[in-house]
Amino acid sequence: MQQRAKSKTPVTQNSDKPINVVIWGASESGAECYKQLHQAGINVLYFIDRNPPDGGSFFGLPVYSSNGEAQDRLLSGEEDIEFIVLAIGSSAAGALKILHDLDLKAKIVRFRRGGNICKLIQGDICLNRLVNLQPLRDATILRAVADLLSALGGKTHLVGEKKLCGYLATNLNKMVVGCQLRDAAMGLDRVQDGDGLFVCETEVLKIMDAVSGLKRRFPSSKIVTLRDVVETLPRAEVPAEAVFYPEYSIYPIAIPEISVEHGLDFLLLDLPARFLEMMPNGLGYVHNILKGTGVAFQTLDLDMIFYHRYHYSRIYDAKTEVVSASGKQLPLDPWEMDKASEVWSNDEILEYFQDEMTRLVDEIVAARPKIVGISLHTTNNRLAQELVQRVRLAYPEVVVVVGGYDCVNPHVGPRVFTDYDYMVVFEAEKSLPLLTDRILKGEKVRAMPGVISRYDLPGTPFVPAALEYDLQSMDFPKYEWTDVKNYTSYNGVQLTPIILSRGCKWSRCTFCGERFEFRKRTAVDVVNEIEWMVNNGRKVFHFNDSDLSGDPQLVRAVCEEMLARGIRGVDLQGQLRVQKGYSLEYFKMLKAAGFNQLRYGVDTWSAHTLKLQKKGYTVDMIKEVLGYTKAAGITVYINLVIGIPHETEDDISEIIQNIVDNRDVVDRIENLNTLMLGAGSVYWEDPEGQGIRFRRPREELYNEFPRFIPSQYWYSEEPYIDQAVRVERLRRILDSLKKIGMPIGSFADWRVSNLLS
Ligand code: B12
Ligand code: SF4
Repeated sequence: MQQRAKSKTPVTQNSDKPINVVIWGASESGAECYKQLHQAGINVLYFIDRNPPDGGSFFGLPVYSSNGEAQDRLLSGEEDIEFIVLAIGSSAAGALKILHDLDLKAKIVRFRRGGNICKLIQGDICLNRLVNLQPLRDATILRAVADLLSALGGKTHLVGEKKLCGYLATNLNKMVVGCQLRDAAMGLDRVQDGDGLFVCETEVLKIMDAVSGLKRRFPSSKIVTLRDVVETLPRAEVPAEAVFYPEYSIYPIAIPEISVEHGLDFLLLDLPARFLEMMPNGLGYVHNILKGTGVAFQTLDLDMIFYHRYHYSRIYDAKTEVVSASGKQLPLDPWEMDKASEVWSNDEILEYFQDEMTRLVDEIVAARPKIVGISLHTTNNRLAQELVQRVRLAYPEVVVVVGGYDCVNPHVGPRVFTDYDYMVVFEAEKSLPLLTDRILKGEKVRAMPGVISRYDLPGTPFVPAALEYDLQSMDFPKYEWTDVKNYTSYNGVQLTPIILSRGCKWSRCTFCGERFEFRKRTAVDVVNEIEWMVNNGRKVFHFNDSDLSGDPQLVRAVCEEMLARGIRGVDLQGQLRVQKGYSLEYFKMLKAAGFNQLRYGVDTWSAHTLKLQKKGYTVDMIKEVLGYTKAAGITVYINLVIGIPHETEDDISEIIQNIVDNRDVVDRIENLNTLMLGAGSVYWEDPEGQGIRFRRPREELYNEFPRFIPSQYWYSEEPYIDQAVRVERLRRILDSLKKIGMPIGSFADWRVSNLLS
């Protein structure tokens, strides 16, 4: 058998033009990358780094600072740069954002230590394009397939796409030596464990699924794919049209399979779409609750699996656009928060994920877990409905338990999702263990605190479950169902959720739906979690607390504990309330531990509206607390809510004046919105008492719109404020922000442009 030698990396692409490369990172990875390029005779022009070394050069080449200098150089167009290599050990998100904004012609590739930069700049081969090109039929490629198959020996079955299997079977028969070739495209019945298997698929997901399915079924078989063949081809023999430069991404990674274990008591699921780079913290706690019960359970996060399958295929099948079967074009990232609710309720878009959904339904039906639990969070409502419907059709005995954000409020949950057997309302710690136990004993559970049951008799009042107060005895989530690295966006962004406390100590702001009872963890427990995460590669943390200032001394204790343990180089973020007792020294401590950015729910900034919103602080306190924060070197973001009942035009003038006067202590308006009449707020609970009037009967509106009442159906009196007035006030504020060059956050920007249009 003649095994083809692996190709030697060419130093130029298909022409004699030298390749010009810029390396971002004058550090250890930058040095390794430089040495490889230098050895291959590739031209490195200069380095870019956040902190250029003293003397401004690295390996005798200039290092430009990424704070402006490098941008000017890149934009000057002086050199014909073909590649910018990101050789940065940590997250490349900041560099990518800068490069993306510059909109350069150069291709961006990511180098990791131990990698082969020459291979990266050769580009990748798109199998789809390759098989659609005439040259596949050339003897070279057929010969390469034949060589690989001959190496397998014995019997080798071609498995996969029918046409390709047939074509290869016909053309390869005489070339393959030492093995019997079988076209098994029609089925796997004739395959025996140990036979060779050749996967004739060209799309990345099909290859990945075929290999994992075959491995499971034929564990002793040697499996090769068309991708393995391509790896053996000398680059000069690959047609240029099949070469592409994938955008920078974390792929390939081991994407978990859509696979359900048999013999389960409880299958816990999440479905798209969540904010992927942040782990599903609540799901992590429910996983721990189930662990504590001792039942046989599996947690399967389909949100994460669908996400990586989508982006892996988008990038590595070299798709210029992703289109569903009915021709609907999907956004580049359907998970983006500002699009998610629209995207994930659009049937034409959901059609694109039908293969995944069918696999999931088939797996559940075959495995027959006694209980299927789903975490509901608005954007997955439509897929959850579809899943339950399809599973029930084939497996009617299934018991469906739901919980999560949509079920936080007993009036909202049953109205937004109806196809459940049991709905766990609010936190699950105290109710889920008992509920699971009773279901598994075969009971039809009724009138249980914390649970709404389809067996409840009409008129049964909802009684909340007892709250969990002992938060420190609860294990923190380790997301054991997967590698935590999988909670990284396709382009490498990570954000780790931590909860220091549940509920809000203040719990009085009139517009707020998060007024839950305050409970807290211990500093040691929280830092154990942060430390565990840091040891698992996570660096950026977001405190998901409704209000991180419920116990300021606890936050300080967390910072002290982090510093005492030597946890450095992390980035901490969170949202605080303005209150008494803060000092410059307090914020210096927060800064030292890693708080580089804090968001304040300032929400309004006039004496009158602060009272109306029951914020509990004064105009001057805002100035003082934001001033301390800023002076400690922390970036300050604030939120604003416009158009609350009884707000006046004078209030808006005062809010504007206060923002202008305090421009130096505010870096960005992070959230900016007109008042939304949402479930759980004082305005929702006592609308008439707050001066709110409805344009249709209140009960009818509350039934039809359980989460938020659309703005056209309500207004407030004294003075008259409807949505047109709110938007006009928003416009006034925006004009003033523009004049003083105050930026607004991207989510706020999206909300505002929707409101203005
Ligand atoms: C942090 C947070 C976020 C983060 C989520 C980060 C993350 N990956 O976890 C971000 C900013 C992304 C977010 C987004 C949204 N959020 Co939010 N969020 C919160 C907040 C402040 C804390 C949530 C939290 O972490 N709680 C602690 C954990 C442990 O609890 P949990 O996740 O709820 O999980 C518990 C239970 O829900 C239950 N549970 C969860 N899953 C399951 C599954 C089963 C089977 C069972 C039985 C039980 C169960 O058990 C868990 C443990 O007790 C809450 C307010 C609050 N204080 O609760 C609002 C809140 C939950 N969010 C809310 C909303 C509306 C949203 C959005 C829909 C907003 C929007 N329009 O875009 C999106 C939804 C996006 C999505 N699809 O995920 C509302 C829900 C209101 C409602 N429906 O009645 C809340 C209550 C705030 C509010 N009043 O406005 N949110
Ligand atoms: S707005 Fe913040 S401080 Fe006010 S009640 Fe809600 S969570 Fe608490």
